[in-house]
Amino acid sequence: GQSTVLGYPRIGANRELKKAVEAYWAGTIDAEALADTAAGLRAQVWRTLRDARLDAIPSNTFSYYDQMLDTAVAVGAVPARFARLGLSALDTYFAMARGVDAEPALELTKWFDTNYHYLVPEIAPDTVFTANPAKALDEYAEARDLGVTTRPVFVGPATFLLLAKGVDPFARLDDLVQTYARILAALAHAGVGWVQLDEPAYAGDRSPAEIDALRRTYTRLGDLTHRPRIFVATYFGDLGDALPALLDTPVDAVGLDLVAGAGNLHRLAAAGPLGGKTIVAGLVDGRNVWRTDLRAAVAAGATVTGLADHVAVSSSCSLLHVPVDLSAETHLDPRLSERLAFARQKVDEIVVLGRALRDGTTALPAPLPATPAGWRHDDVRGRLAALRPADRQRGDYPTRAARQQERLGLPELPTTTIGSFPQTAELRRARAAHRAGSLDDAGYASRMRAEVQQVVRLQEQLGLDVLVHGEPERNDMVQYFGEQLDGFAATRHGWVQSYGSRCVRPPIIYGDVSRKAPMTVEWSTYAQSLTSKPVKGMLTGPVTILAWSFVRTDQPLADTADQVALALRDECRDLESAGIRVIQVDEPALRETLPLRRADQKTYLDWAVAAFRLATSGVADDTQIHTHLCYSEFGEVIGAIDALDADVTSIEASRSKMEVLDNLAAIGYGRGVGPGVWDIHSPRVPSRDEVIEALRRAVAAVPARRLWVNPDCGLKTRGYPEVEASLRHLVAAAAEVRGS
Ligand code: THG
Ligand code: ZN
Repeated sequence: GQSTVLGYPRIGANRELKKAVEAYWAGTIDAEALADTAAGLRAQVWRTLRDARLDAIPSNTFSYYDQMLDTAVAVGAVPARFARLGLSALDTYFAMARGVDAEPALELTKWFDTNYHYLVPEIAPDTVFTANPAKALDEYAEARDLGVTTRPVFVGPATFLLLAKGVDPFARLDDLVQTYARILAALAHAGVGWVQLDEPAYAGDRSPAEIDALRRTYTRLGDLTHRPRIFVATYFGDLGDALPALLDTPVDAVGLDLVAGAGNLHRLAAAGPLGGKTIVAGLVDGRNVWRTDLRAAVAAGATVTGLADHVAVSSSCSLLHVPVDLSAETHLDPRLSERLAFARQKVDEIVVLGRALRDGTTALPAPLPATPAGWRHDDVRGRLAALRPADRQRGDYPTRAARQQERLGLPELPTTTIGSFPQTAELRRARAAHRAGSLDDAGYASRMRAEVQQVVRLQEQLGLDVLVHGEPERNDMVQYFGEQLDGFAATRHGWVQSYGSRCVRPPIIYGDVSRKAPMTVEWSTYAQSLTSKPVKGMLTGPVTILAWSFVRTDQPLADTADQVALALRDECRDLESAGIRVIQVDEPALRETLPLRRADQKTYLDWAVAAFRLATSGVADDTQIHTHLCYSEFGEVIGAIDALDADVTSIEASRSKMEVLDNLAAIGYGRGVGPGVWDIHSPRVPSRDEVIEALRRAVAAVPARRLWVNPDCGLKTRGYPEVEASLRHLVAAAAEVRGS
């Protein structure tokens, strides 16, 4: 077998790309310096892959921002509103990614069920597709000059349009395929031997018509006489009926995710003759950080070899979703690091697997020693085993609501915020200095307390009803908890691109989860000591903690979620005992981890809801539980949101003009709701009248006694002047609507 990867991290081992791109945006380096850094990063990746002796190496996986955006540019899908700005190609590209004063950016959304975000192409009925293969050709030539033959990668035409927005973009497929044909011709002309077209959209539920369109697309492209060999890569799950359809076309290779899509192997076995196609077996997990069980992978690979004449080994998806290099993590417990593989290590695994499948003789590394006994916590396991349905059930809502109102004494239309306040440069510096050791614990704590004090004072001045401490001590809402929980490991350099220049450092859950000590109580109670208004405790929910961590694969996710939930349950109780009357448990990732296939969704939602309820149902009736979700298109999760049984749910709503309230009403949601009345993604400060208008729309849909007034989340990313002005308008608007 040959060996390859579907893609490799492009941010650099030390986030060099982030730094260069942000410096370019800030105007401190020019386009040429940015291009130099980018070329250096690409060269590094190609050399790394070549030196690892990978047989087939991808190119065009580099991106200044996002591969969907790159593909949009490659097919000429630059919306007129950006084209007419008259900027350079690079600045037009960044305008689409980030917006400019006059034009908001393309919409940013989740890449399937990952924590990566792509830019949504806007396809208008009059979009004229044109072939712009320059970037791919330049990268191909750049690699060739380094002595590396590469395979340019693009998002495939079907997935591109299925993820685009506009008036029925998918109807433009045949048209778009013409443009891909031109791109393929240009590649062939430049001597490109193989091209990779990614079609992950077919790992989700697709209609027969959409599957037919896939067949038609690759029959057309396969039938071209002037083209490179075509490798259609799929990933993130089972292809179902799309697999036989794809195998029916004259493409040269088909990639299957055999980690997330175990069913692909059965489908492959059931398919007819493969007509000389290469099957690219995605045997090494591109989404998690555990070392591959090479013996099991060889066995699966051997099954594929029995079905296809040509087999290659690859990552299950692009390695974009894992950190770059484990060798940078010198501080990790060696018993943990010997179990891990980041992108660089996964390449080695793939090479070993390719050899093992080819000659059958390669000695595989010794299997891992047994899991350290200390990673198992029998007390946690005992608690889980003893759980009963009553442990996930609060008292009835009307009683809770009455007790809470008695204790909180809130006005109608109470005002609050979602949690974080602006993180000033000074604050970030203090956190960095503390991490580096130049600011001691006492100095750090007093700096953070001063910040909390300021934030509380500001909220009192503004007249908000339920206050927050502002979360100055938190870097990231998951990392912060990961650093404090047992069973979690934090990396120092394990950055993964989340969107554009933004990266996250997901913690690794390696053992049973337990809470060493209270995690947030000190901050919340300090804030509460400064005011007689209720201060909200702020926690991240179990589902979101799992979604934004690397999870263990040796037990069901539901069990890990319950372990995290128990730790949060204890935290809720401690907050409550310390006098905190309102606790918000955020679940912004509830929706993104929804399985791609409808058939798998119920099981997921059942355990996700159960874990949230386990975390939040240990408190008394008169403690008010809030949750926050970062979106408003609930779709298939709306029932689950109701089932969370939170007393108050805050959601994004301003962009959907409060329509989401009608959706909630339609399913009979009858508890508190806080639709965001300030669209935080817009740089504008909303006027008092605008907020009044939004509130009047909300009051029309939800009785005022159940309605809360809050902005969307994300104050953290704005500056104090706009936050103050917006909150002032929000409080004034609530007062006005209350009185009318
Ligand atoms: N935390 C985690 N995952 C997330 C979010 C989060 N996924 C979805 C969404 N929120 C993604 N959004 C962001 C927003 C900002 C940043 C990253 C993801 C960000 N990162 C800093 C950077 O790249 O400079 C690094 C932060 C740090 O120092 O830890 O700004 O909130 N896990
Ligand atoms: Zn949010």
